[in-house]
Amino acid sequence: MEIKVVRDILDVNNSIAEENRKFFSAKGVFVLNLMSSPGSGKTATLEKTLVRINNKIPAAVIVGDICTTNDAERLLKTSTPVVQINTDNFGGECHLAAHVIRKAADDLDLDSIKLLIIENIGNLVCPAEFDIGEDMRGVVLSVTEGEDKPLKYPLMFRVCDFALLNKIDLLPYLDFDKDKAIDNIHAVHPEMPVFEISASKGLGFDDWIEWLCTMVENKFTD
Ligand SMILES: Nc1nc2c(ncn2[C@@H]2O[C@H](COP(=O)(O)OP(=O)(O)O)[C@@H](O)[C@H]2O)c(=O)[nH]1
Ligand SMILES: [Mg+2]
Repeated sequence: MEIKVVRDILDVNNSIAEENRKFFSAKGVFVLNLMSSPGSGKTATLEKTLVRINNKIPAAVIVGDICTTNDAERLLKTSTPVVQINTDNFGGECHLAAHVIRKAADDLDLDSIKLLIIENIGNLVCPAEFDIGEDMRGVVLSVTEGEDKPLKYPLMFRVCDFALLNKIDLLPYLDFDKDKAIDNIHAVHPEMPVFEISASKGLGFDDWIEWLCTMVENKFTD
C-alpha cells in the first residue's frame, strides 16, 4: 500500500513533467536541471556561467532552496531574471517537483529567453527521482565530497547527461583522486561528459560553456 502511494505521486509528477516539456518546447526554451549535494558549487557555477552566456543566450533561473533567498540574491547580480522557490512553505520538500516548476515559470517572461536553468535543492538523492520537464540534467560533484559519491548515489549520476567536477583549485590540498572519481562516474554512466572546473577561480569554463551553447542550439536546429 505504501509503495503504491509513492508510485502514484511519481506517476502524477511524470505526467505534469511531460506537459512542462511540451510547454517549454513550444515557447522555444531549453531547460537545464542542475543538481548536487549542498555546497558543491551550483550557485557559484551559475554565477560564472550566466555572466559568460549573457550575450550569447538569453537565460533565466529558477532556484530552489528549503529556506532563504540567498542564492537568488547572488544570481540577480548577473542581471539574469531569477525566481526563488522556498519549499519550506509546502513541507520543506527536498526536491523540486514538476508542478512547482510550472507555477514558478509564470513569473518569468519565457518569450524573451532561450535557456531556463533550474538550480535544484541540494541533495544527491530525491531530485534524481523527480522529472521536472527538463531537456538536460547535470550534476555538480566537488572534489571535497570524496571520489566514491558516484558509486554511493548512482541514480543521480545515471540520470544526468553531464557532470561538472568543481573546486579543482583545491586539488593540491586534498587526497582526492581525480582520475578515480571520473572512473567512478563512468562506472555508473559510461562516457558521460565530465568538465573539470573551478567556479571560484573561473577555471575550465570555456569547454563547459561551449558544450552548453551547442546543446541549446541543437535543440532548436534539429
Ligand atoms: N575553493 C572553491 N570553493 C568553491 C568553489 N565553488 C564554490 N565554492 C564555495 O563553496 C561554497 C558553496 O558554494 P555554493 O555555490 O553556494 O554551492 P551550492 O550550495 O551547490 O549552490 C561557497 O562557500 C563557495 O564559495 C570552487 O570552485 N573552489
Ligand atoms: Mg545554491
